[in-house]
Amino acid sequence: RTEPLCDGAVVLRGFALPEQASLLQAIDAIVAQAPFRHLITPGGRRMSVGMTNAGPLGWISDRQGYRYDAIDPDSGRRWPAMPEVFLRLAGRAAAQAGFADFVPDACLINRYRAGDRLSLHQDRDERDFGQPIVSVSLGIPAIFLFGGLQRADRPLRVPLAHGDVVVWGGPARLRHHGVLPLKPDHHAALGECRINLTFRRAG
Ligand code: MD3
Ligand code: FE
Repeated sequence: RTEPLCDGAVVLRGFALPEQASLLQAIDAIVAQAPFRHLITPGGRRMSVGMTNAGPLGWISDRQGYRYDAIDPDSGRRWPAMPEVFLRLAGRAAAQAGFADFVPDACLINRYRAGDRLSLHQDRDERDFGQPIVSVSLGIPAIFLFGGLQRADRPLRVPLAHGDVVVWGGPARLRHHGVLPLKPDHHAALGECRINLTFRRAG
């Protein structure tokens, strides 16, 4: 099912469900090489969400700022490769939403546990805002906040469940967004957590 959210954003409910077993296996392999860590914001705050990356570029934050880097600062090595199942799923979702030939070079993997949140922000560290962003939700549900171009615009609340995929592009690409603190819950395959995959063309 394809649900338009607003101009430029569509929710594909359950789109990732047929791939869930291979996605989870791929995530385990990535996390074994590049464990989840809590990044520090440029302002010195520790992010509650655990993060890691796969692909040629990974998103990181530290006292110096936000940026993409080919090297995992914790290991000094390149980020784990982007699994084929990630690339294919992101490409198919983008195509379904009207963005042909989306080839992401970065996958940010966010892990949320009960109480973890992501405050309202814009994604603007990428080179080309003409490229869409694809996000895949796995595990316990979350309420996604979808705001406007101004930080003060009142956000829409969008519930996202295991297997839901959202494609954001065009006029939605620079809208503010965030995730409300997660309620404690349990998911049969992921236990007490939510994992979100965010696919971007960063470089
Ligand atoms: C809407 N992650 O990592 S993905 C992020 O659930 C991030 O972990 C959230 O926001 C998460 O930056 C939400 C959905 C998302 C990603 C990028 C967007 C929504 C977006 C860019 C523009 C508008
Ligand atoms: Fe974001």
